[in-house]
Amino acid sequence: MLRSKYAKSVYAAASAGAPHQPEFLQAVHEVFESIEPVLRQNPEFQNQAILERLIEPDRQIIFRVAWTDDRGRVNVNRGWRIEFNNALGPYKGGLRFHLSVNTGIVKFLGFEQIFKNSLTGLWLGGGKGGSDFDPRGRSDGEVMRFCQSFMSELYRHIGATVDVPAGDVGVGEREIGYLFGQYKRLTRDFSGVLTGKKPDFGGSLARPEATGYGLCYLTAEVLRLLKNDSFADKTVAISGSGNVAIFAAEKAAELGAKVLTMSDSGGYIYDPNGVHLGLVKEIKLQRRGRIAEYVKNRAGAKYVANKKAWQVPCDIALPCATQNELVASDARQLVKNGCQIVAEGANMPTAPDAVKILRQNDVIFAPAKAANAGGVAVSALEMAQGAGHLAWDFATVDARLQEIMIDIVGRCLDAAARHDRHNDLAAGANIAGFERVARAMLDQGIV
Ligand code: NDP
Ligand code: 2IT
Repeated sequence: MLRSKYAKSVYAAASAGAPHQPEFLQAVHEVFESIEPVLRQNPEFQNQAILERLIEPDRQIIFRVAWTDDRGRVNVNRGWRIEFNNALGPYKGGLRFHLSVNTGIVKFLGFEQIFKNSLTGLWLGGGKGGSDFDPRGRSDGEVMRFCQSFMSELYRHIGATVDVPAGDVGVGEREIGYLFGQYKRLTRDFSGVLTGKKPDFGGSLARPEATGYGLCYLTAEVLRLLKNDSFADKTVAISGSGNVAIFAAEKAAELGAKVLTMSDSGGYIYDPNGVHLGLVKEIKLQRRGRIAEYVKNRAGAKYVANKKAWQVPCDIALPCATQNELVASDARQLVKNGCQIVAEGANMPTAPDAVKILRQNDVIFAPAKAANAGGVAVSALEMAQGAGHLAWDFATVDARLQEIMIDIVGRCLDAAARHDRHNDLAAGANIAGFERVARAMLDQGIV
């Protein structure tokens, strides 16, 4: 519940203005709840209308994407790029290609990105984009033609110092390659205008691994500081089987844990012997198949259709699929099964009432803005390498990623402690992320 009059009135105006954007309103409410003590201590934020300015994107670009499929039929999708806030650097954030994409989803993701990017301590503003294009079942040629059409509009809005998109759900190295090819064809500009490129043409090593690895580095640091514990011999439940989930599973196993589950929108696999990542990578990365195929090649594993992985007892839960995938009943189940920590690899995967249940039962909760910031952080390292025409080795990028994730934990705990929310990582992430961007906005005047 919001108590501050200022936050309440801005939230009420946002609700009135965006009644059909529940995910966006959820993200705004969650940030506003945490920053109330900061607003009370800093009346200039209200005087300078910082909240009103923060929730209104700098600009929202919505466009038609027409493309021809393999049967010669013309398809039309909608494309978005929402440039939310550039107080801390060029707009930065991924592109999501998924049937469910709409203005409210892109706005929630863009809004979250402002604070996540702020928390990294790097020069990164916040933005997000995507399309309601469904890549499932589409050939490489169809995906390429879609990406080319998408970029034929997007190119005029982006630039290496202006707005730098990257991947998200449905957008990986393949799509970034096609998008970059078309950008270059239209502009003749070989620059760091997109991140997540292959290392051969300006990408960074460790960018594919960054979000999942970063999630585990952050989780390990939180376990160390708050529980004097580690991943060693822990059981881990992971949802999703995409980019974030796969590399979270890889790092968790490397740190000594046993990963029991992975999933997709059809159901989850449970492997009591620990998920065999080579097999998952072959199915998901090489064949673009479904996670159900895992059990055909793995004795002892089972596939449970139409159910979520949170039923399986685990010490550590890493939701890495999508928003609001972990709801109150899942949280109750995790508590009952003795789960110690939920760390968010996906963006806003834990519904607000589920977060409340975890908190009431002393389950540590590491919020997405902090926990999955490793992806965008390595994107910033890709931008730095691009600007310097340099290529760093894997170990250098990985070590920098680990430092950044450890710094983020420090920033969150410090901000939480300063506002009497000791060890509350969600409050700390919102406060620390907000303070940096709000101060920059004050310093840059009313724009
Ligand atoms: P991928 O496209 O690689 O994988 C997405 C995974 O999540 C798939 O297993 C997919 O299953 C599942 N999923 C997606 N949407 C839904 C849905 N509506 N319902 C159920 N399952 C779903 O995406 P990423 O791994 O890159 O992204 C996963 C999450 O991590 C997202 O929330 C994203 O915003 C976030 N994230 C990604 C970063 C990155 O660098 N890629 C950085 C930070 C956060 P299916 O195939 O059945 O749809
Ligand atoms: O949600 C996210 O942080 C991402 N999808 C990555 C964004 C980026 O610019 O690397």
